[in-house]
Amino acid sequence: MAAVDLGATSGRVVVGEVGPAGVRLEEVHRFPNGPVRAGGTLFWDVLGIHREVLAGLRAAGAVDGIGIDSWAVDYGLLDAEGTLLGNPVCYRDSRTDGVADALHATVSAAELYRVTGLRELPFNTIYQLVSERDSPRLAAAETMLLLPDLLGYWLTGAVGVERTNASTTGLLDATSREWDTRLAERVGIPPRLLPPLRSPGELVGRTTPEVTEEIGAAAPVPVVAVGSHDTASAVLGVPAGRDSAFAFISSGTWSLVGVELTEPLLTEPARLAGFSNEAGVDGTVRLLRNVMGLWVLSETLRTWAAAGNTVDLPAALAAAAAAPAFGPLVDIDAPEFLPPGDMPARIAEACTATGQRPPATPGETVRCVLESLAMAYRRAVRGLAELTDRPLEVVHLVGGGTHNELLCALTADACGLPVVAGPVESAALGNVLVQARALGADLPDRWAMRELVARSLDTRTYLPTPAAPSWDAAERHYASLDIWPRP
Ligand code: LFR
Repeated sequence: MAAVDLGATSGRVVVGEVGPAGVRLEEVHRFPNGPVRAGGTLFWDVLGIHREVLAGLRAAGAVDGIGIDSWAVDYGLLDAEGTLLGNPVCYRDSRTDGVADALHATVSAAELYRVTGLRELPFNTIYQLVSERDSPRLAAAETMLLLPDLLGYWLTGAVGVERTNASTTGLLDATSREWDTRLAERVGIPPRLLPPLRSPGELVGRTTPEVTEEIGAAAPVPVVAVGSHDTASAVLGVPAGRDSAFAFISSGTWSLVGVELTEPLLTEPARLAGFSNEAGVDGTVRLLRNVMGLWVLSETLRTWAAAGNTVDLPAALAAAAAAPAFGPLVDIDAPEFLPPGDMPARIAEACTATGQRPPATPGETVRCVLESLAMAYRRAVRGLAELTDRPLEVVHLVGGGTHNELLCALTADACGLPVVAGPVESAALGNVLVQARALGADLPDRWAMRELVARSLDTRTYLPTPAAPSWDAAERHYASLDIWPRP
């Protein structure tokens, strides 16, 4: 099977093979990705992404199935003839500034949460659509497709939206997992835009003759709906056992810190603590918090490189490991870290505003980012244990962040729990496993899939260091500096 896994900074096509001995992955194509600013708007180059997907599928050779997952919330609009109306806008664009507050005069944040389970994040699809509800583009639109669905539409001609990703729009009822068309109408989004929903495992369609030829396949290839939200696939690919009380951190551009539940938790304390309920594969729910993630680090390195001071990642991490513990800390989830830009300057400003000496060297800056992340993980993990009234025993960290040894070690110390790091490619694994089951593999439930992952891929365990400085004391200290907004 070919798994197309698209991230905000890079995309890849991975070929996965599932057999009795385990699951094997081979990356056959990788390409850089990133938003493009044009005429004041931050867009995705979605045709460029489509071209790379085709190139990757050609490189994959003969496969039994294709599945696509990507980051969430962003969408393309199609007109009545199925033509894409303009480039999809990147969720980091400023068009949603102030939209949520204005919309909450019509539907309160508390009501939205009770229905959709989504914490208010400025880029949730509902706010993006509202920001353009009076535009000619929206007037001309007949259908909205989330990015994996748009790419799947170009492969097969079939129109639909996959449920795990639909759950990030703010327009899906978290309990029934159907569109809330009344909510859409109330906020001025035409319900005609919301196409039929599909669940992971359903067939999207087969490749069109044109695509079949372009990717060099002998016959049309089935495209299978997977957990098309990358986080849904990544959490399916966590090698946890059925009885383990685990939290996960899906660590990439974002760090999604959460637990898996079987029912959404739609309470006010959950909303006020900043947790979203997102739909997972097979009816599961991820109660999670969006922590700003390694984006802040990659933007930091990009800022330095643009100024002619290229610091490569290994050097930056080595310098951070040598820097003193618990220097300045920032609220890594503060809105100023969301848009692209000069992160070192924003970090320095945040430090000054809270009476701390800003980091003076690249090593101190990177240490500040990583400790701020680890502190955010700690607060999220503790918040989850409290909300679900269940002590947690282990943290599974998956995704690109597993390569960052310092971050993994800090996370173990901060959470006071063992951190099992890996696999790095859990999203591609989750993608492949859902396809495998749809195509007939004997994988009765998610635990069977996870058991296969645990058996096939290496992980590394980080235990909390007994001699580590106290994170309890550190959290109290930073709280006294008003680093975090008061509840
Ligand atoms: C991670 C992710 C997050 C989502 C963010 C924006 O790649 O999908 O889950 O909140 O990107 O879409």
